[in-house]
Amino acid sequence: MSETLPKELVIATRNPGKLIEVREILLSLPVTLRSLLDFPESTEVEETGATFADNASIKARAYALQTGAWTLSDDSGLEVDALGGAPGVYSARYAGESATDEERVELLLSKLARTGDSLRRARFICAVSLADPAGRILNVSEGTCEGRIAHSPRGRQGFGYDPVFIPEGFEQTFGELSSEVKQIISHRARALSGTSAFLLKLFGSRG
Ligand code: ITT
Repeated sequence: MSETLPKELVIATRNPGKLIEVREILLSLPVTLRSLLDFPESTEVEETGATFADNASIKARAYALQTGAWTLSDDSGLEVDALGGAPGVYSARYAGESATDEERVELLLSKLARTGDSLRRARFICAVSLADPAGRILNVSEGTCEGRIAHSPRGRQGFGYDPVFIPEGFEQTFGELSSEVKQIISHRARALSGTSAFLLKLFGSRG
Protein backbone atom coordinates (compact mmCIF):
# COMPACT_ATOMS: atom_id res chain seq x y z
CA MET A 1 0.00 0.00 0.00
CA SER A 2 1.20 3.56 -0.67
CA GLU A 3 3.21 5.19 2.13
CA THR A 4 1.40 8.53 2.05
CA LEU A 5 -2.23 9.47 2.48
CA PRO A 6 -3.99 11.06 -0.50
CA LYS A 7 -3.99 14.87 -0.51
CA GLU A 8 -5.56 14.96 -3.94
CA LEU A 9 -8.01 12.62 -5.58
CA VAL A 10 -8.62 12.59 -9.34
CA ILE A 11 -12.18 11.74 -10.36
CA ALA A 12 -11.40 10.04 -13.65
CA THR A 13 -14.44 10.42 -15.87
CA ARG A 14 -15.17 12.18 -19.15
CA ASN A 15 -18.91 12.15 -18.42
CA PRO A 16 -19.89 15.61 -17.03
CA GLY A 17 -23.12 14.26 -15.44
CA LYS A 18 -21.19 11.68 -13.45
CA LEU A 19 -18.53 14.18 -12.45
CA ILE A 20 -21.12 16.52 -10.87
CA GLU A 21 -22.67 13.67 -8.86
CA VAL A 22 -19.38 12.13 -7.69
CA ARG A 23 -17.94 15.52 -6.71
CA GLU A 24 -21.01 16.43 -4.65
CA ILE A 25 -20.99 13.13 -2.76
CA LEU A 26 -17.23 13.26 -1.94
CA LEU A 27 -17.13 16.98 -1.08
CA SER A 28 -16.77 16.42 2.67
CA LEU A 29 -13.68 14.18 2.40
CA PRO A 30 -10.41 15.81 3.57
CA VAL A 31 -8.87 15.74 0.05
CA THR A 32 -8.71 18.18 -2.87
CA LEU A 33 -10.90 16.82 -5.63
CA ARG A 34 -9.54 17.05 -9.17
CA SER A 35 -10.91 15.85 -12.49
CA LEU A 36 -9.43 14.88 -15.86
CA LEU A 37 -9.97 18.52 -16.91
CA ASP A 38 -6.93 19.26 -14.69
CA PHE A 39 -4.93 16.76 -16.77
CA PRO A 40 -5.61 17.80 -20.38
CA GLU A 41 -2.74 15.63 -21.61
CA SER A 42 -4.43 12.44 -20.33
CA THR A 43 -5.53 10.04 -23.06
CA GLU A 44 -8.72 7.99 -23.17
CA VAL A 45 -8.61 4.45 -21.77
CA GLU A 46 -10.33 1.57 -23.56
CA GLU A 47 -12.92 -0.31 -21.48
CA THR A 48 -12.13 -3.94 -22.30
CA GLY A 49 -13.49 -5.60 -19.13
CA ALA A 50 -16.45 -7.99 -18.92
CA THR A 51 -17.87 -6.47 -15.73
CA PHE A 52 -18.46 -2.98 -14.28
CA ALA A 53 -15.85 -3.72 -11.59
CA ASP A 54 -13.26 -4.80 -14.18
CA ASN A 55 -13.79 -1.65 -16.23
CA ALA A 56 -13.74 0.66 -13.19
CA SER A 57 -10.40 -0.85 -12.16
CA ILE A 58 -8.95 -0.71 -15.69
CA LYS A 59 -9.77 3.03 -15.80
CA ALA A 60 -8.64 3.78 -12.22
CA ARG A 61 -5.28 2.03 -12.71
CA ALA A 62 -4.59 3.61 -16.11
CA TYR A 63 -5.51 7.17 -15.09
CA ALA A 64 -3.56 6.87 -11.80
CA LEU A 65 -0.47 5.96 -13.83
CA GLN A 66 -1.16 8.81 -16.28
CA THR A 67 -1.75 11.47 -13.61
CA GLY A 68 0.55 10.22 -10.86
CA ALA A 69 -2.25 10.85 -8.35
CA TRP A 70 -4.75 8.87 -6.30
CA THR A 71 -7.56 8.14 -8.74
CA LEU A 72 -11.17 7.11 -8.51
CA SER A 73 -13.10 5.74 -11.47
CA ASP A 74 -16.80 4.95 -11.94
CA ASP A 75 -18.08 2.38 -14.40
CA SER A 76 -21.82 2.17 -14.56
CA GLY A 77 -24.76 1.25 -16.72
CA LEU A 78 -28.28 -0.04 -17.06
CA GLU A 79 -29.43 -3.68 -17.02
CA VAL A 80 -32.88 -4.39 -18.45
CA ASP A 81 -34.37 -7.82 -17.64
CA ALA A 82 -36.48 -8.04 -20.82
CA LEU A 83 -33.29 -7.49 -22.86
CA GLY A 84 -31.32 -10.21 -21.05
CA GLY A 85 -29.37 -7.62 -19.05
CA ALA A 86 -28.52 -5.36 -22.01
CA PRO A 87 -27.22 -2.74 -22.48
CA GLY A 88 -25.12 -3.52 -19.33
CA VAL A 89 -21.41 -2.73 -19.69
CA TYR A 90 -22.18 -1.49 -23.22
CA SER A 91 -24.58 1.23 -21.95
CA ALA A 92 -22.36 4.09 -23.17
CA ARG A 93 -21.82 2.51 -26.62
CA TYR A 94 -25.36 1.09 -27.03
CA ALA A 95 -26.25 3.19 -30.09
CA GLY A 96 -22.70 3.52 -31.41
CA GLU A 97 -19.60 5.37 -30.22
CA SER A 98 -20.70 8.88 -31.14
CA ALA A 99 -24.42 8.64 -30.30
CA THR A 100 -26.10 11.11 -27.94
CA ASP A 101 -27.95 10.33 -24.70
CA GLU A 102 -31.22 10.98 -26.60
CA GLU A 103 -30.31 8.44 -29.30
CA ARG A 104 -29.44 5.79 -26.70
CA VAL A 105 -32.75 6.38 -24.91
CA GLU A 106 -34.65 6.20 -28.21
CA LEU A 107 -33.00 2.88 -29.14
CA LEU A 108 -33.77 1.42 -25.70
CA LEU A 109 -37.44 2.45 -25.92
CA SER A 110 -37.75 1.03 -29.43
CA LYS A 111 -36.42 -2.36 -28.23
CA LEU A 112 -39.03 -2.34 -25.46
CA ALA A 113 -41.92 -1.13 -27.63
CA ARG A 114 -43.80 -4.45 -27.24
CA THR A 115 -42.83 -5.04 -23.60
CA GLY A 116 -45.60 -4.55 -21.03
CA ASP A 117 -45.29 -2.86 -17.65
CA SER A 118 -44.72 -6.03 -15.66
CA LEU A 119 -41.64 -6.94 -17.73
CA ARG A 120 -39.90 -3.57 -17.79
CA ARG A 121 -37.84 -4.25 -14.67
CA ALA A 122 -34.31 -2.78 -14.75
CA ARG A 123 -31.47 -1.63 -12.54
CA PHE A 124 -28.65 0.85 -12.63
CA ILE A 125 -25.33 -0.61 -11.48
CA CYS A 126 -22.19 1.27 -10.53
CA ALA A 127 -18.70 0.09 -9.59
CA VAL A 128 -16.23 2.59 -8.17
CA SER A 129 -12.57 1.66 -8.07
CA LEU A 130 -9.81 3.48 -6.18
CA ALA A 131 -6.16 3.31 -7.23
CA ASP A 132 -3.07 4.75 -5.52
CA PRO A 133 -0.49 6.71 -7.57
CA ALA A 134 1.36 3.47 -8.40
CA GLY A 135 -1.80 2.11 -10.02
CA ARG A 136 -2.57 -0.39 -7.26
CA ILE A 137 -6.30 -1.01 -6.75
CA LEU A 138 -7.06 -0.49 -3.06
CA ASN A 139 -10.84 -0.65 -3.05
CA VAL A 140 -13.74 -1.57 -5.33
CA SER A 141 -17.27 -0.73 -4.16
CA GLU A 142 -20.53 -1.48 -5.95
CA GLY A 143 -24.03 -0.07 -5.75
CA THR A 144 -27.36 -0.94 -7.39
CA CYS A 145 -30.61 0.96 -7.86
CA GLU A 146 -33.65 -1.15 -8.82
CA GLY A 147 -36.47 0.24 -10.93
CA ARG A 148 -38.27 0.01 -14.26
CA ILE A 149 -38.19 1.60 -17.70
CA ALA A 150 -40.84 4.23 -18.52
CA HIS A 151 -42.71 4.23 -21.86
CA SER A 152 -41.39 7.66 -22.89
CA PRO A 153 -38.73 10.11 -21.63
CA ARG A 154 -39.82 12.45 -18.82
CA GLY A 155 -37.91 15.27 -17.08
CA ARG A 156 -34.63 17.10 -17.59
CA GLN A 157 -32.72 16.33 -14.38
CA GLY A 158 -29.67 14.10 -14.37
CA PHE A 159 -28.14 12.63 -17.53
CA GLY A 160 -27.98 9.52 -19.69
CA TYR A 161 -30.90 7.13 -19.22
CA ASP A 162 -32.36 9.13 -16.28
CA PRO A 163 -35.45 10.37 -18.22
CA VAL A 164 -36.65 6.75 -18.71
CA PHE A 165 -35.64 5.20 -15.37
CA ILE A 166 -38.27 5.03 -12.61
CA PRO A 167 -36.61 4.00 -9.32
CA GLU A 168 -38.46 1.51 -7.11
CA GLY A 169 -40.87 3.23 -4.71
CA PHE A 170 -41.46 6.20 -7.04
CA GLU A 171 -43.70 7.04 -9.99
CA GLN A 172 -41.43 9.77 -11.42
CA THR A 173 -38.29 9.14 -13.47
CA PHE A 174 -34.82 10.22 -12.31
CA GLY A 175 -35.28 12.95 -14.93
CA GLU A 176 -38.21 14.30 -12.90
CA LEU A 177 -37.04 13.62 -9.34
CA SER A 178 -34.84 16.20 -7.61
CA SER A 179 -31.10 15.69 -7.62
CA GLU A 180 -31.29 15.41 -3.80
CA VAL A 181 -33.37 12.24 -4.12
CA LYS A 182 -31.06 10.72 -6.73
CA GLN A 183 -28.02 11.52 -4.57
CA ILE A 184 -29.48 9.38 -1.76
CA ILE A 185 -30.82 6.32 -3.61
CA SER A 186 -28.73 6.04 -6.77
CA HIS A 187 -26.36 3.21 -7.67
CA ARG A 188 -23.54 5.80 -7.68
CA ALA A 189 -24.38 7.16 -4.21
CA ARG A 190 -24.49 3.60 -2.85
CA ALA A 191 -21.16 2.62 -4.42
CA LEU A 192 -19.49 5.84 -3.27
CA SER A 193 -20.60 5.32 0.32
CA GLY A 194 -18.35 2.24 0.32
CA THR A 195 -15.48 4.21 -1.21
CA SER A 196 -15.90 7.07 1.30
CA ALA A 197 -15.95 4.64 4.22
CA PHE A 198 -12.73 3.06 2.93
CA LEU A 199 -11.01 6.45 2.54
CA LEU A 200 -12.13 7.67 5.97
CA LYS A 201 -10.76 4.49 7.55
CA LEU A 202 -7.47 5.06 5.73
CA PHE A 203 -7.28 8.64 7.04
CA GLY A 204 -8.27 7.49 10.52
CA SER A 205 -5.70 4.72 10.69
CA ARG A 206 -2.78 6.81 9.40
CA GLY A 207 -3.83 10.40 9.89
P1 ITT B 1 -16.44 7.60 -18.35
O1 ITT B 1 -16.06 6.21 -18.80
O2 ITT B 1 -15.51 8.65 -18.88
O3 ITT B 1 -16.65 7.69 -16.87
P2 ITT B 1 -18.94 7.06 -19.75
O4 ITT B 1 -20.19 7.85 -19.99
O5 ITT B 1 -18.29 6.41 -20.96
O6 ITT B 1 -17.87 8.00 -18.99
P3 ITT B 1 -19.51 4.44 -18.66
O7 ITT B 1 -18.62 3.72 -19.60
O8 ITT B 1 -19.49 4.03 -17.21
O9 ITT B 1 -19.23 6.01 -18.64
O10 ITT B 1 -20.98 4.35 -19.23
C1 ITT B 1 -22.06 4.64 -18.45
C2 ITT B 1 -23.32 4.64 -19.32
O11 ITT B 1 -24.45 4.42 -18.48
C3 ITT B 1 -23.53 6.01 -19.97
O12 ITT B 1 -24.23 5.85 -21.19
C4 ITT B 1 -24.40 6.73 -18.96
O13 ITT B 1 -25.20 7.70 -19.55
C5 ITT B 1 -25.22 5.58 -18.34
N1 ITT B 1 -25.41 5.87 -16.91
C6 ITT B 1 -24.56 5.59 -15.89
N2 ITT B 1 -25.01 6.11 -14.74
C7 ITT B 1 -26.14 6.75 -15.05
C8 ITT B 1 -27.05 7.51 -14.30
O14 ITT B 1 -26.84 7.77 -13.01
N3 ITT B 1 -28.10 8.02 -14.92
C9 ITT B 1 -28.31 7.81 -16.23
N4 ITT B 1 -27.50 7.13 -17.03
C10 ITT B 1 -26.42 6.59 -16.44
